[in-house]
Amino acid sequence: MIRTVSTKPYSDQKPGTSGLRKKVPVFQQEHYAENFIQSIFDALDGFKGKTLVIGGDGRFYNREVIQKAIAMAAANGFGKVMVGQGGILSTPAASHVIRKYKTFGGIILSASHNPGGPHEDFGIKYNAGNGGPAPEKLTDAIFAKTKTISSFKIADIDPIDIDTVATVKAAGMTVEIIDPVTDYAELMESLFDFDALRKLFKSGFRMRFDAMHAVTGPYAKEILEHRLGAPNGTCRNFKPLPDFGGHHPDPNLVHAKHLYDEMMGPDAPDFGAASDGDGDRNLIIGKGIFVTPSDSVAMLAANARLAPGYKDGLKGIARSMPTSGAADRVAHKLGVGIYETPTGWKFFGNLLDAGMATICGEESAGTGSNHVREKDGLWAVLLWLNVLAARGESCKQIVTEHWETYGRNYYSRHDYEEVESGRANALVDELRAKLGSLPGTSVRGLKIANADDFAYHDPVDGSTSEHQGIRVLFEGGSRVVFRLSGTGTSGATLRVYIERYEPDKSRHDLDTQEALADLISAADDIAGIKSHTGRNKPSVIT
Ligand code: G16
Repeated sequence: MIRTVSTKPYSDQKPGTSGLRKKVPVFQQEHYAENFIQSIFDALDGFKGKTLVIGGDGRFYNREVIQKAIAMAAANGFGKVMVGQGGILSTPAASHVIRKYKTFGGIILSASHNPGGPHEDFGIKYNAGNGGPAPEKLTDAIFAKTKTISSFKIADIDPIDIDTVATVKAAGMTVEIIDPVTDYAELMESLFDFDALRKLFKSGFRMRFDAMHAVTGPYAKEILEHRLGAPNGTCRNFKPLPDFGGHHPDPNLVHAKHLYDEMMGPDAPDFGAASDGDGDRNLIIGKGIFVTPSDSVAMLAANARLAPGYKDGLKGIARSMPTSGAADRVAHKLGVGIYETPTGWKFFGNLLDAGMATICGEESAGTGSNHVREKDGLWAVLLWLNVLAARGESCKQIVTEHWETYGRNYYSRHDYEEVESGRANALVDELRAKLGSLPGTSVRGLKIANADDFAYHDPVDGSTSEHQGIRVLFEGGSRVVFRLSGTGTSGATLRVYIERYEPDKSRHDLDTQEALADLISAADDIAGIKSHTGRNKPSVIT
């Protein structure tokens, strides 16, 4: 039986950088998840009888919302849902399933790298038929629906057994529970030289992959240990847990410090990597060297031809605006287009669909290609492995040679988390107000060449996205960028991105924070970070 249930709108369901993310107790309010899911459906057209993919990163509350989404899809007229077994689908795997089976779209339940558990974070996002995150036009339409919703539709069905791969019927709709790993593993096998990787591991190459008790565990086990023959134990923390073992599944130098320490230690393996809550981010650490995400996208782009899936070269490279300019230098050398988009993977979708870009990347530990429409943590790890195998060099050699060829972009991001929203907004407003007066002035001996509020003009659909981050550009190419995160769930997170280009090889061994010290001080002078936030140091440095 289909029921129409009366409901009242919530005022706080505006999707952020990547879907709606809130604390679990917020999602557990009466009809909160139902309202958002119905608003997604209400903002879409033409899905009657079509297929919807449903999966998530396995965090606390995942299983409950999967059942709601199935029952609501049936009531709203979908013909079929494909659900990852156990409610599991990594974000890139969901993107692939949507594309491979040409489904109408998908609902992904994830708050990505944010912590999980009864008092932590949950999230819902919609991905369209191209496999990519809903574009702004659609997220705006969903938000508009959440403000006026008065009822939702749900089918009265018994809970579906989502733990068994099977196909069943529910309220006239087909429910197919699929193995979440197989399709994705096959896709990886089609892109990379698995024979060369098997030989690499056979030769004694040692790797550590930390799945952080999040969704990539089963994918990494299958691909690295089972298909590629990496020794048992290569994958750590590979069992997905609803609270990620009480940790923060964010693969950065703070939350994966244990991996960093191991990779810098005397008996370090050859290569270390980690992925996040929903499997779209990656952390790359070679023996004795950390590779910044901005460098990683540049280095992968420069070497992509070594992998079978990219042997014909790249059509173009895209990076988010705050990501360092390292990839730009590679694009120029390759003679391909470089595109600078706002933060948010959704902005790459049009470029990938139009065949203008092949590899995309972000400073926030996301790298990916046109194989799906999401960033892809394991893909980045496998491409690195493929490059290491093909070049027969260490990660450190590859990184230092890259800097010798292209110069080094010293880069760091300073985050001030959980700042009171009013204070964070005041900082940004003040900064915006003085943008016009900055060019020509000097701070800490650094001359400001330009300052603006980044606006993106999508070259494919002509849309414009404004206020995407404040850039202060110095003479000589250094810059600082300020923006507020769109993924946090409490207060505001101020992100300050700092970058300096260093062409001189003899200066490629500096400590990053030291190399950026004058810019870091200049950023505080310009924006009054300490006075506005009341903090004297960032909470996270990446
Ligand atoms: C999401 C988006 C990314 C973005 C990142 C950080 O990643 O998909 O495109 O770079 O958030 O965004 P912000 O700086 O607004 O917090 P994820 O891995 O959280 O889905």
